[in-house]
Amino acid sequence: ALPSGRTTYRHLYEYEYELKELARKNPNLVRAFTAAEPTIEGRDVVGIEIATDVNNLADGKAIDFVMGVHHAREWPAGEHAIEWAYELVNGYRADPSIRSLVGKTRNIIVPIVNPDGFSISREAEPKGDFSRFDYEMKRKTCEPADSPPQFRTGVCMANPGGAQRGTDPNRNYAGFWGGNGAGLNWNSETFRGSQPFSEPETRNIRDIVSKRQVTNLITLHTFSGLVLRPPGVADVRPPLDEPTFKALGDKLASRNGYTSEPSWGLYDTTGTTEDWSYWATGGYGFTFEIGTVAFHPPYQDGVVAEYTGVAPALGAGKGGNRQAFLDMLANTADP
Ligand code: 0X9
Ligand code: ZN
Repeated sequence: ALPSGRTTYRHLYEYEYELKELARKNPNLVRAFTAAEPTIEGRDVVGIEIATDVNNLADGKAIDFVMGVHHAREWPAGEHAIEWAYELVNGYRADPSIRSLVGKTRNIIVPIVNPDGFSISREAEPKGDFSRFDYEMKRKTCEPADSPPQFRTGVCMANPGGAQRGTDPNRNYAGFWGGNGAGLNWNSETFRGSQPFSEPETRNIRDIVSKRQVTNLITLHTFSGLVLRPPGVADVRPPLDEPTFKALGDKLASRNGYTSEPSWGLYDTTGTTEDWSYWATGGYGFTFEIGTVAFHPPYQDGVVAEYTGVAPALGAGKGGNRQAFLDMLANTADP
């Protein structure tokens, strides 16, 4: 079972409500926050921070940052992030080893980086000529970006074939922005945006990573069973500390049963989260591609099994993402 006991995919309002409730019920341990900028459709991006004496922001502790749902249709990414929050809050009371790890770190969690896109996908209904599926499989943000004026009005429209209005938030960071593996046109599924950090969604993450001591981050996506590390593109130099980076990625992958590799092994991408954060700050950053079958499979498969590690597909002895996140946190904690 999951730390929260959840058995179905959350709606956007449930994420917000639950994060704020966790903070309200645990005032010294959990702080809810709203990211610097609202989205183009006016939504708040809500996160929480979990630490002993959480409001003492300048206590100098290293930060572990877990985020989900850059991509709208990748619902399990948000679920794994919020379940990790419950894991830490529950564990702080009930599990001495988790209490110890929380005591040595600060934990920032933003389950839904792209709430405009997520709410379109999660609440998908047929509209006009477009089927429910066109909306449910939305990937990008709702930014009008360089789209023609007729696409800037009304709801965040999807259209057939998946060529949707919006910017790909995982091509809009400054890391190698403008290189291979990112679309140049507004209707590309990997549209990079008009310039690095042209979108509020990526500026919000830049703000957190730049202002705080983020030592390790995991950005959650679906699907392919991967633990990816920089670089995202083949024609750049790998991190100077690639051996250490690889060792950590391999360790996380030994827990969730995924494949550990540099991101460019999947395909070239530029402007991704950790290709910016690593070269901007030196903090470690990984992309987890959760699951093996679909962007949002049935909850039991995409969330419960992948989080707890009991899925037959993961194989005996695998701890699932719960254990991978705990290993990441142990890596963040002072000895
Ligand atoms: O293309 C992406 O943004 C990611 N795959 S997804 O199916 N979730 O869209 C992969 C990104 C891999 N590259 C880096 N993380 N650098
Ligand atoms: Zn993704």
